[in-house]
Amino acid sequence: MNTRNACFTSLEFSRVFKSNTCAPANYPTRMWPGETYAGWVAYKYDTQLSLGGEPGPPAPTPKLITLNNAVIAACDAIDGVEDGVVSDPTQCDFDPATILCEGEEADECLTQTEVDMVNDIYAGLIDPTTGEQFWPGYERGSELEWAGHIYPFIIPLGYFQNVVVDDPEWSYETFDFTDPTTLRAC
Ligand SMILES: [Ca+2]
Repeated sequence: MNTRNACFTSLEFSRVFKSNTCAPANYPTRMWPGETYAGWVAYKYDTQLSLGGEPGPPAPTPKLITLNNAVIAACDAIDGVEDGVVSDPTQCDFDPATILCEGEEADECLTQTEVDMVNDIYAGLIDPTTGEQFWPGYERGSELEWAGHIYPFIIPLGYFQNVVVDDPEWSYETFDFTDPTTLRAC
């Protein structure tokens, strides 16, 4: 029985199953590389500390808060209600270069490297051979959730170590998402 059927069955027979925890069906061969991509991008640009903070329980860093505030300021009203929520991120084309540091680096602005990293996160994982969107990027307005994705997440890490490369010591630091051969292995 797949996860979807298990969820429906447990709900239908809720008198028998007193407690239900259901995970949605997903597309692991795309989703896990897509999830790993954010951490790899941050590693590649050496922005894990400035944007993600120290590894551990995720909390938005000052720069992610700055970025999110700028996105909200630019796109909140597009949905017709100024409530601090960007209801349809696809309508938001906020450019992170608008908060590029003009003088010294500070929490209230992004360096050019951080701007480049943010643009890659928004763009998502692209197949270097076909140009296909391999997995979507994180939407504008989601920045406060990024800290937990800028370092390896245990499930996609295990996917790569045990399914893709069969190497328990594998690290995305040795991986290259722009290499067509290695992306094909996913
Ligand atoms: Ca709004």
